[in-house]
Amino acid sequence: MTAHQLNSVIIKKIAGFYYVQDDEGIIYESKLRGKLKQKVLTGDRVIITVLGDNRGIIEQVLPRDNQILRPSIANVTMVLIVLSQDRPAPSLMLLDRLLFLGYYNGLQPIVILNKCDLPESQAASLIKEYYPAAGFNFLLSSGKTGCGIEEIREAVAGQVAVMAGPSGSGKSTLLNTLGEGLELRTQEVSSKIGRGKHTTRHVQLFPLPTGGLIADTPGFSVIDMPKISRKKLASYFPDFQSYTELCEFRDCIHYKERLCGVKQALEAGNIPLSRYNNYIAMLEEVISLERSYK
Ligand SMILES: Nc1nc2c(ncn2[C@@H]2O[C@H](COP(=O)(O)OP(=O)(O)OP(=O)(O)O)[C@@H](O)[C@H]2O)c(=O)[nH]1
Ligand SMILES: [Mg+2]
Ligand SMILES: [Zn+2]
Repeated sequence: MTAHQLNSVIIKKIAGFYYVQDDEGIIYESKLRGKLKQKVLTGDRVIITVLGDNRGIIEQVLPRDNQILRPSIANVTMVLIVLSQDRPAPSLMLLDRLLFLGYYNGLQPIVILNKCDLPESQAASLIKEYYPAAGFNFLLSSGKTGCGIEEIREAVAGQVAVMAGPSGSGKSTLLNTLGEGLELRTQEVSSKIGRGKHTTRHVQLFPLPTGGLIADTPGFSVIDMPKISRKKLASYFPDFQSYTELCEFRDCIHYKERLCGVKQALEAGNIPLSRYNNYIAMLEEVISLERSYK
């Protein structure tokens, strides 16, 4: 067989091996060409020489668009914020922080209210009522009943997505359901890379039947704020933007100012109290961080 080269994406690294997937969904177990010294991440686009037998050699790493940490993945375009209707009831604080982080990192966020087979908690009702109407991408789903699965597959087609959300919200279950139908096509290789026996430990991108790659992440509930200016924070709250015209000052941070369109929207009930309070909690952290590195 003559060697040929192709473009592919690293979907998993383990013990010196890189598993790279081409456009057709074929996975090659690859090694780095010895002269390549740079650190290669899951999500990196690479050019490999195909050796046959589903093996390859990585010749070149293509320029990265971005890189996120925790999990460490390159070229991420989307974040799926997975919360459950109940068990556990969603934390609005975590939702607002994850939304901020998504926008801050230039990722497209999708709010996914999972376990839609369960009766909704109070916090879940608020999410349903406010976030879709305020312009956020929003989907209801269940990894158990299959509701919303096609919509998520469509949203993720052509994207590199990470899942984020609290422990127990059903991320791994959802991912398993999303990946169904793919086993047949990649059975041989997938048993090799341990698909199905996934434990949220390795950084791994899972291919979906509609194209698109998703990484599972372990659940988390605390997120540190990055070092940003207090004046920048509100720009990552897109729902506040339609009210800022009524702010007295152009650089209003919607905090202690007297004449503020965002605070007026809060009083009129157009922005939920939780959303505003979560903004203020983040703002206060950003302000105290500013002080700590002055
Ligand atoms: N009722 C209901 N339960 C679900 C659903 N999806 C998952 N579960 C249950 O919720 C629990 C947690 O599911 P996981 O998929 O492990 O949650 P996770 O978000 O991956 O949790 P971490 O890996 O700890 O972050 C399990 O007991 C699942 O059986 C669902 O759609 N409906
Ligand atoms: Mg999990
Ligand atoms: Zn304001």
